[in-house]
Amino acid sequence: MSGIAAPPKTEKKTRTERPRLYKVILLNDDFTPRDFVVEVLKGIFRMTESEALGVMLTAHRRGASVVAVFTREVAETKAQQGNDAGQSAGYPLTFTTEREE
Ligand code: TYC
Repeated sequence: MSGIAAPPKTEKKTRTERPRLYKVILLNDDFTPRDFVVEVLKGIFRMTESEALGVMLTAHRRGASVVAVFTREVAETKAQQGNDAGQSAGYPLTFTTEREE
């Protein structure tokens, strides 16, 4: 034992926080054809026919449906792509994003 105290440890613990997640939500409307909604869901969200059909029908019956959950950038990009697809075809198809609790 030297009798000399060791210096205080100054290392910082690196704590990587998980990124916040955002839901992409599909809103129902009275004009966009069901088939078009299904094709957009398959194309942008890589869903199977039956997954897309399920999400479309939930939005149709209940007014809105959660499509999927992503980091903010990805959620906003995909929602925008969905809105653009609707607009290009002349439909009011609407996706929104909402932060998860
Ligand atoms: N309600 C539309 C119709 O009857 C179909 C539809 C479903 C539109 C879901 C949007 O998010 C939607 N043609």
